[in-house]
Amino acid sequence: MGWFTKKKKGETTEEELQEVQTQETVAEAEEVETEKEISEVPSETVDTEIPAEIPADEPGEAPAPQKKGFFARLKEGLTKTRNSISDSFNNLFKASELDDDFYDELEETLVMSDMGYETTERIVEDLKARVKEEHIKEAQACRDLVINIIRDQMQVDETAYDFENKKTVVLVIGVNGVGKTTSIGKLAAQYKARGKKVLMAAADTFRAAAIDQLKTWANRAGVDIIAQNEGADPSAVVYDAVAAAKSRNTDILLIDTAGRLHNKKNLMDELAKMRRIITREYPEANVESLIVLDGTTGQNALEQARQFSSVTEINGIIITKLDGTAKGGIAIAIQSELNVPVKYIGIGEQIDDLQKFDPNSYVNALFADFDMRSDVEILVDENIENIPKDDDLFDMN
Ligand SMILES: Nc1nc2c(ncn2[C@@H]2O[C@H](COP(=O)(O)OP(=O)(O)O)[C@@H](O)[C@H]2O)c(=O)[nH]1
Ligand SMILES: [Mg+2]
Repeated sequence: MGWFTKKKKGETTEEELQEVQTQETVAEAEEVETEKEISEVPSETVDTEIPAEIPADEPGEAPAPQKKGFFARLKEGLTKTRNSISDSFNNLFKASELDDDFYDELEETLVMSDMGYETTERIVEDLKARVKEEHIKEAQACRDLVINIIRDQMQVDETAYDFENKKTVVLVIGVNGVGKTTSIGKLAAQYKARGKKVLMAAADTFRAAAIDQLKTWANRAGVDIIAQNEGADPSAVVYDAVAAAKSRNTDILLIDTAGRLHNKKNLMDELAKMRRIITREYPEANVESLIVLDGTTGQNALEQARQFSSVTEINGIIITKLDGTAKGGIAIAIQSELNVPVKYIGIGEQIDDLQKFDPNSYVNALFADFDMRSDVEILVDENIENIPKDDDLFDMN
């Protein structure tokens, strides 16, 4: 029995859960106000037209002309993941026989990149079936098959981004520190560059710093923000933001929320309440609920997504910090194990370090260096069509 088969699914879950819990530092808010009170609280609209106070070297300045394209940066970001699996991945296909050892080692390699047990099993089962079907005898012939099978695990439904072209309220949720506020800033800049009318709402009201952080991002992106003071009721902020979005004919309202855990009842109730207010006050708008996950936390991120989706509706996932992780396989695990699409990935702290998740680019970035042969489908250069370029980021469509 191999390394992989000895380790049973679910064994790590409790540990992982505890890890999830320790990420929670936010105090629970008391739900006090009535709906009448909500409408009476005046929100401040911050004028963000002139981002003059941002120093030139802050993230968010216009990308330098020589800045690499997104694919190059994605590849660079995934270097740690590639390095962590490249030796075993390369050696694997030098095996003389396609025996149990070969499959065990393949499993181990995939699990090492945090592709997860379920996904790994699925990939290996798929491979075994294809080997049998196509009478493959050599390990070397399996390499491209494996890469293509992995890619097949990640296809995103074409309708995943329809919300971008509707009147939409995007509710951004997740635990503390995963990158919610940062991702909202990046998204706002992209939507705005595409000609959308964008508004932000600072519904993380626990700390003044959280509100200020979002204001800074609103400045960078050049969009307006609805905010109240620290300690204000998040639902009141949402109420005002929705009213503003309606009267200003906003295309996309991005709502930043406080870090919360699925099992903290008050916080989940508060989220439900925000949703209720949106659907009641703005029934014509589409509500898109995006969960942000920190890619460096690997399987823990998968677990968070699972738990959140069991208690609230989630329409999509943003995986951040893929630039600093050896666990890049997590994006594949999340995509293949949950019935929720990964919609965006973050690969840095700059304003343009966020992109739509493209399975082809992702797999290419993960495996491109492994194969030096020019005739392999997976080896692409940056001129290939499906690789997003920086220009596409700010493309009007
Ligand atoms: N390297 C890297 N850092 C990120 C990324 N996204 C966010 N961060 C950083 O993660 C930290 C927490 O982000 P923040 O947006 O405040 O998280 P929040 O608590 O979920 O709102 C900040 O220092 C961000 O700059 C990313 O894609 N890559
Ligand atoms: Mg935040």
